[in-house]
Amino acid sequence: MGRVSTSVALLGLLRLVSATGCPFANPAAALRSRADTPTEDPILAATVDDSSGYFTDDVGGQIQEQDSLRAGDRGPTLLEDFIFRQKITHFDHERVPERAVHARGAGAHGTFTSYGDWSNITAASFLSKAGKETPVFVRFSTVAGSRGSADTARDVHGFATRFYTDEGNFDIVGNNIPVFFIQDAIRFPDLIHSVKPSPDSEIPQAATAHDSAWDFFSQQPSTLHTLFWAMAGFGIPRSFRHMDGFGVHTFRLVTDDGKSQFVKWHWKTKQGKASLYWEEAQILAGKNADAHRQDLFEAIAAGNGPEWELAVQLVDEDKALAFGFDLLDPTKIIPEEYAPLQKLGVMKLHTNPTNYFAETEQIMFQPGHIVRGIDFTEDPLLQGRIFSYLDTQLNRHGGPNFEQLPINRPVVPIHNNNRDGAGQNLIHKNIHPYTPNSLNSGYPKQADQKNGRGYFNAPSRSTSGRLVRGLSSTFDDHWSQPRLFYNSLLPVEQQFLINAIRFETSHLQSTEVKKNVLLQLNRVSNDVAVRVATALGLEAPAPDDTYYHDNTTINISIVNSTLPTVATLKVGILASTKKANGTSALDQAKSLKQRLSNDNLTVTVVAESLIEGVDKTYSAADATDFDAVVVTSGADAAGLFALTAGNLSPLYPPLRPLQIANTAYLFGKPVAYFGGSSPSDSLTAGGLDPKAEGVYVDSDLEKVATGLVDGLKTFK
Ligand code: HDE
Repeated sequence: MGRVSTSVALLGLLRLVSATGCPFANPAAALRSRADTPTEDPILAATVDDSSGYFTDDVGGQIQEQDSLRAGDRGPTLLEDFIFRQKITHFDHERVPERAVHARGAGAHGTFTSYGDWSNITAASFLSKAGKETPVFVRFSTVAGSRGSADTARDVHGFATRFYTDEGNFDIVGNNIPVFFIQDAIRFPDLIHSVKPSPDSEIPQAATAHDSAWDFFSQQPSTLHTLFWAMAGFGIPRSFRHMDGFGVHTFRLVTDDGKSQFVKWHWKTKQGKASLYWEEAQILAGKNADAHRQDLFEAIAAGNGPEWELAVQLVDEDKALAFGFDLLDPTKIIPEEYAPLQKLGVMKLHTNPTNYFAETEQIMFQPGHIVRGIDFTEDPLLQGRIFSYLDTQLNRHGGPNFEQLPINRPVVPIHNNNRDGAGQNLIHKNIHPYTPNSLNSGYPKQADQKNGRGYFNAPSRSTSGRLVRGLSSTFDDHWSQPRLFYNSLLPVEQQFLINAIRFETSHLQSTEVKKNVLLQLNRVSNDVAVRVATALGLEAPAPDDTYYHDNTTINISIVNSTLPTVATLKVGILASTKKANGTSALDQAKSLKQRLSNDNLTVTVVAESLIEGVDKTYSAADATDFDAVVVTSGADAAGLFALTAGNLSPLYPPLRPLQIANTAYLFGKPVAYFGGSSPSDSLTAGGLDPKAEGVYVDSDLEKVATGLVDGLKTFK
């Protein structure tokens, strides 16, 4: 464990959430039945209950399946052992290809509730009245890592939401960063090939700190804006619950009478935004690769499912070029000064998946899943995505019937003439699956504006032009908005960003790539370029002020903010099973645990062995398990924190209790010292400064508790 600079430690990065509890017994059933036009719940219908009964083979006959059938006690296994073959064959085919990107993820069911009747801006039926509920499934993800990679890799994070609306499925397949690396979908394979591990060594996993990634970034300056967001705290969110989501592209909202305007989708977290500290993210990657999925799962299981508000920025279509950039360019934000956020509804995630594979792995999002009232734009990145997601689902599923999987099935009936194909689950009764027909009385009929609910798209949209392979010149400026972003950060966040770029570029082997990176950084900011160059031992570039400006925008910075809730944040109380100087550390821990539960905090008592009242041993616990740590004076009196060899116990790894207290302190988590007058010399020598901000020393239980809660709320 290395020491980190005080200024960085003071960032005060709050952490992980957890609680124990059972997932809901009957997940999506309740949600789906809330649809306005309920049909049989697809997930419930597909749920298998093995809580009774005997083993059967795949076609229903009862069997014994623990031993294979052999010719003689010590003889070979027989080919006729269909039980063996069935079991092993199924196992051999258990995996489908993982997602080419966003392979690592976690999902949950929830409900979206509209705040009002938004028919003045969209015909989308899930937004048609106040209080209207629509079931959703959300999947969060990282991009570059494979399915088994660590949650806390620095990366853009996926935030994909499926609305099971009463007019069909609508997906917002977004990210936690409002912009993207490239402007034309045709460059996506290049982007991904550059960030994925090297083709020869398959190193590094889930990381961009390598030559090919930065080679691409520096040759393709459209990446700079997203890169700046990812290098700031947004690349390492504290949890999925503590990040916003964005639709990224400009879409269209269309009303019943065909009027359309541009829209940007935003998901605003109600938990508050917070990020990890890179040192901790790295440690977590080893200590708990599941940190984020565990946080989400446990918060939901404990009844504290996260919430986001759905907000929109609306812009008239004739203003596509009014703000100095092109609204069709996905590397640009619309600063909120130009188009304020308007909140349309709220989403709460409340139910964990019953089966990860069936639900989270098999959900197949598509930007092409839109409903009436919502339409695409000509954003060339979006246009390509509309093709790519359908194509990739065909590859993952192995056939065209993936929409029939329970997690993908809409809650409304499907009527069309699509037939057959691998894994066909439906038994279509219509023997005239073509149109036009007379033999099935013309059904299913074509919907139009008068029949059924009509078109899904903007009826007045038109386009024309000569064929051109190339982007519009209105997409040319790659440097003004990363600068706007950088200008809008607090100095401590700018330092954070520079540290990240220094970390990444220090891993580069090629001096040429490093110089190219500096050249691009310098077009955004000479300050950034000079500070990175210093760390790389390269000549600092002279200012290149073509794109420099001093503008800032609102709602970018996340440091110095107060989290709206501390529910399910985790507190570790360091105790001891030894009674020392008449103080029982366990009694102190128990009373504090009781008190902190009032604030809905998840409290873990740590001591040497798992006797009654102890939740975790020092052998298993780590500072990264907790958002805040309390040291009981009894534990201190028992000598657990002493640095001298004479105090080392074989019950836990050397110095582990001290390491937990001090690492928590260094990572800016609130630390309290409860009971005695002041911490021992060992604790202070180890780094804990009793007078520092965020450290609470008191013998009064209530003061310790309120101090901790205040500290937990503060992200700075
Ligand atoms: Fe994706 N992206 N993407 N992407 N993307 C996929 O689809 C692709 C882009 C995003 O949790 C894949 O089902 C192209 C932008 C999320 O299941 C694939 C382009 C944004 C997820 C694919 C982009 C995203 C994906 C891989 C450039 C934010 C995970 C597996 C045109 C607005 C969804 C899959 C989940 C997944 C292609 C760019 C978000 C290969 C070609 C921009 C959240 O189809």
